[in-house]
Amino acid sequence: MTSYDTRTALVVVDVQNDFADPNGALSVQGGDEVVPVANREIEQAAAAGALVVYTQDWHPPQTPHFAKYGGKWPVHCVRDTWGAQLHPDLKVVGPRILNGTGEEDGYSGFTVIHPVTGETSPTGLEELLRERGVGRVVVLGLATDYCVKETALDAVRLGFDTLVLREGVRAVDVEPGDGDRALEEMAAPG
Ligand code: VGL
Ligand code: ZN
Repeated sequence: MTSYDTRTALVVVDVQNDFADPNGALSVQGGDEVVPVANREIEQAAAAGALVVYTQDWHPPQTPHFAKYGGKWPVHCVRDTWGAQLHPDLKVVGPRILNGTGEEDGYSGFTVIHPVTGETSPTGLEELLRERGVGRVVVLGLATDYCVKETALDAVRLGFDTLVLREGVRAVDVEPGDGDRALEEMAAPG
């Protein structure tokens, strides 16, 4: 069982229809299985007075993140559409951080990267955690090999004591084994 306290934040990464629903545009195998795990953790966190934060991939209709505009992915999580909404069964008890709202790319909940200039800018997540005196983060959600990985690695870089809940993540696995490799990469720095 995970322990929570007022210095801990639970970061629920991109549990959105396009990733979590089997009919989503970038559906992750077993993505909907993270919802009950997330809800159990959200209840425990909230009961302990821990902050619960939700990230959402939130793209404009045209972005270099999508294959048809030069990127890697099918169109997904277009702002204000069904695919971008949090899964309807997910309990929402805290603030949201929107990610990739402009031209930017990047998978971390903490920062976005401009695909042309390479410039990074903060999403507001770090500021929110610092304001609340958070020193430890628990991460779960989608997808293991992209947003969960980059969010967790950034959390470690920023000095947060970081725990990724294996039971609460699932991978895109563009190449078989990507999710497992991502878990190993996250284990390396702690
Ligand atoms: C994600 C691929 C593209 C993620 C976001 O949330 O892991 N993956 N955009
Ligand atoms: Zn995306």
